[in-house]
Amino acid sequence: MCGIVGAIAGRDVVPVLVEGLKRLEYRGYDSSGIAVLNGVEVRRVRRIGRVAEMEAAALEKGVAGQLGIGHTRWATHGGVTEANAHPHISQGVSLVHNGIIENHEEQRERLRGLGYVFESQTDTEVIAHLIHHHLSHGSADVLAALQAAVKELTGAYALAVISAAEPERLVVARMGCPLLVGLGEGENFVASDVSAIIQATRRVIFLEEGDTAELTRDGVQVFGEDNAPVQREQHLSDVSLASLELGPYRHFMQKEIHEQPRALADTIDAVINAGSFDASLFGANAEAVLSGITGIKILACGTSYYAGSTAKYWIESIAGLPCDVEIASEYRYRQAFADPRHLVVTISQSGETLDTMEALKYAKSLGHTHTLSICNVQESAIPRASELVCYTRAGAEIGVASTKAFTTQLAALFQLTVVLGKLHGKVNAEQEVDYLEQLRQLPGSVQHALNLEPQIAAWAERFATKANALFLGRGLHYPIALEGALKLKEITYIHAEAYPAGELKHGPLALVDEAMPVVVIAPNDSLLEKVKSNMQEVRARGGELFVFADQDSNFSASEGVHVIRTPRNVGVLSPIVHTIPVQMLAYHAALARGTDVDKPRNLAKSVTVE
Ligand code: HGA
Repeated sequence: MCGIVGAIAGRDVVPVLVEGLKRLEYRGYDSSGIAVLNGVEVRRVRRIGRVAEMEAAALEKGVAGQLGIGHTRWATHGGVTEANAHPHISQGVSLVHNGIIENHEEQRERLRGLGYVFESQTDTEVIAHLIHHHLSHGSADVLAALQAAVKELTGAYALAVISAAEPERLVVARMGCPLLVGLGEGENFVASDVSAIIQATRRVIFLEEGDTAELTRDGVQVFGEDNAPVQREQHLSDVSLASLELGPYRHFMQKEIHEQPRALADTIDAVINAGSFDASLFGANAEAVLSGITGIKILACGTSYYAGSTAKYWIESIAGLPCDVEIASEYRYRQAFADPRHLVVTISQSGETLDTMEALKYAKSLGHTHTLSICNVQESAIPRASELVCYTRAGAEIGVASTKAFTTQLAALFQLTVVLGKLHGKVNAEQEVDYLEQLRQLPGSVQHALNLEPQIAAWAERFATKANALFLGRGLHYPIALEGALKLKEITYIHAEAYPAGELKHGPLALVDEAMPVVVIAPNDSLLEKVKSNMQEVRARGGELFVFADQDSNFSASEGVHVIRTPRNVGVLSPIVHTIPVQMLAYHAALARGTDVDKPRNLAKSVTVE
């Protein structure tokens, strides 16, 4: 969601802020802004649209200074207007905010009563006035005022604040939204995501819930929730600059689709090297925890939910354990039944997804003590709050529509399945060797699937003119049909639905006519004959079929039936291989429609708001 960057230095920080915002733009991109302090004057530039427009305006105005903050916005409160763009200013106090202030209406009334005039519809503006109010009513400095103000807020925030009267400090606060401090030489930084400051430093401190911090040119002091100074560990970020650059690709989504063989190889590397599925993959204590559990509850949102839905098929059939998958934003607000012997598995690319984080907290409050998270970002909030962790090794994912994070989540979930199967006596040594071999071949099969791109691009041309599409799959491939429909919706804005193929006749068949393309994922598995019957039902109503069938399915094209042959059947890992064609179909259809692939309308990466 929104991105924050801030810097205090002996040089002009505007280039640092602008470059940081460009790297954060994938998190929110409806408007952006900076506020920079030069001496005692704050200069602010805000623009709706892309960071480049704001950068041009800043250049034109000659904005420069050694202390500054910047923001890319994904609006939650108040429309996309320049007045609602951050930074917000209250008489010399400038601030950027990521998150949602839940008691903003009550605070707004109170502050109006105190004479403050509001210039925006955002929840954020109340924080600026509140800090100013404390500054003028006894707080010794902007840090003390920030610490007093956050005590009066409910909701979630990452904040970076500067005050015109205090050019020597940048103060920040975190609750419920990610924020980290970057340590330089004679300069220091703050950002919501390490990618924003990686060009300046790799040494970072991840702030914890309730922390505030003061950054000067020469040092950083972090304070805990009680405002007492605390020491937080320094980390050396391993995010590579190359992973943040486009290289020869047109879009990050395209780059990330093509990175999947490598991302998968990296994610399964430990198992392949060890030659066995060992519980220690999930942490030192994992063997004891995983042997004692009697079931699995998976909580996730969006694409991660579909990864979990695929894992349900694996876990029940291979590990012989009951598995239930639930959308995190539903689970967190219902009176759920909790069995403490069940392991709660959360899945989130960023590790910061607010709904998933809250669902995890709720599960714990219900008595679940055993928790495991599958995430792609080291040291993010969800893994930190979990008993066991498995990091996918996809590398930075910038495209808003998730691709390599999804397939690596599947690889991680498959590894979890086999580990559970071994510990629960359902996978013997021979089967383990077999699964290991299948896993070893996975990156190669994914590369084969990528080679289908020209054929898929040709199909995509036809999709680009459609208003609707149906995706069908059965069994293990039903969640992949769901993921295919989601990808198409997200980046082409074509209305797409996915159904288990057997469900067609119970309703959705009514939608099928000549104008409805129907994508079918039809590998050669035990359900193939059933899928073929379902396809006949579509053809009989004039629907045009686009079939992804593996080499062993024995499909041939005919009138109204188009077939692309996917690689040889790879058994239980087939859902991972069949994800590639549906990703490429969405990508090429988006290209043909001319949509903004990496920044689809209304969406953003790392969903850190409700
Ligand atoms: N509520 C603020 C910030 C939104 C945000 O964090 N989005 O990710 C606003 O609407 O400006």
